Amino acid sequence: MNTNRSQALFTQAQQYIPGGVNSPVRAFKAVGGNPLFIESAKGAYLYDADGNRYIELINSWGPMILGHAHELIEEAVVKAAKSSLSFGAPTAREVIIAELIADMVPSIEKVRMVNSGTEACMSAIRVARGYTGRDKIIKIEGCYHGHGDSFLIAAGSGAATFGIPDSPGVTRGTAQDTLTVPHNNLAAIETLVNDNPQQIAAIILEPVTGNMGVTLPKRGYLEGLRRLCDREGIVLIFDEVMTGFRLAPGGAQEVFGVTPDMTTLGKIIGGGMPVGAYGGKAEIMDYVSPAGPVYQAGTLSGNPVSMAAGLAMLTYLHEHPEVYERISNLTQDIVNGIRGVNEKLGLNYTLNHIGSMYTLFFTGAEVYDFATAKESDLALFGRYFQAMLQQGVYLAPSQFESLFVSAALSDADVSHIVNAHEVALQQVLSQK
Ligand code: KE4
Repeated sequence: MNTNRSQALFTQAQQYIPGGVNSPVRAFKAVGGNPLFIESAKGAYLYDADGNRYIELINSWGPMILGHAHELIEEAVVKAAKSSLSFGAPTAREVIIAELIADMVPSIEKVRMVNSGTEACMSAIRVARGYTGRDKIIKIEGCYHGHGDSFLIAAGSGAATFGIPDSPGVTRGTAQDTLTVPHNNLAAIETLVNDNPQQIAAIILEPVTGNMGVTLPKRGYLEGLRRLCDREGIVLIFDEVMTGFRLAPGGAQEVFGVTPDMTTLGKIIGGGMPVGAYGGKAEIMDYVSPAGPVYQAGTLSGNPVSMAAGLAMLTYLHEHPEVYERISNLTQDIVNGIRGVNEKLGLNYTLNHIGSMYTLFFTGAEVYDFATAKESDLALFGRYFQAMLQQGVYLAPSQFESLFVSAALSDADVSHIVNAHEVALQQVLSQK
């Protein structure tokens, strides 16, 4: 497969952009080789700078749930752009999308638009701290909430459960207010809360994780968090930047029937444009400036073009709930096919999936938290990723990510993915 143009672009990009990319995971560091530079996309397919076509299973890390260049979204963006790209003033469209989000997402009575999932999560934490008057937050190891300082925290060593900076530039002062616990471990969180009485402002987690790969909440876990937060006056925040509007119109909170106090959103909400949002109970959201004392702002928040894309996307999903059945069925067909190949080859790799999200882990262990996810053979995953690219299938370039299935996939694409999986596995296992 000729990727000369991508190679040349990557060499040039590294002169002017740190690592040659505008977001680290795109650099293929976890899988080896150089990143492909994408020229265009349509439906279920990506086309790189050398004209190679790939069946797409990242979908821009979630947003492109209907597939790329969907005519409804494109038309909305083009139409809005003709009336200027930004006013920095309120518009009717923001009111309409806010009402629609409040209608779709069980926990949301009021919502504030921002420009990324990171901004949404940073803001939600600040509001929770302002609302409770408390400083500490509990973060789950392996969950990712964007690059806000409070979240770039590694698990404390041993008994020390306060966090330590997970990136240069994050101060110890910041880290000491982020406590970390393993995922799916209610007892560990109960202990942490009891050890820090009246000090925890919020618990934030991905209810279904994507950022350690897909893991599902253990039976009773989300319900236990809900009861704990009710008892202790802690703000329960579901980070649904990935799962929001993906697993159901109302996200994971609709699927699992557990309603958080606040929800953060991103990705699908913008239809591919840079949009994030945070919302929740009116009692909490009324703490946000200018209604309340907690400051948060943004020049391009709610800008008319992003709102046009987001409104077109959410309206379509709201009016066509059959999309969710379609993408779940497509995903089930892929999962069944992959499992069938693995069984035929005598492999017991763990595959976690829900709705249109799945991760194939290169370990036989049950994967339910970050420690078990890290038991995967990362070198083998890297070789598998490259082999799938050669077969024309574009996966997430990291073991610790979810794949996302779009409604644009055809049954023929599903067959191609499963066949490619068999060829790629046989290829990489013969290299061992
Ligand atoms: P953004 O700031 O990237 O829009 O959103 C941050 C974020 C927050 N919460 C969750 C659950 C997320 O998955 C994300 C971003 N996800 C990554 C994929 N693991 C985006 C890809 C990237 O970082 O380039």
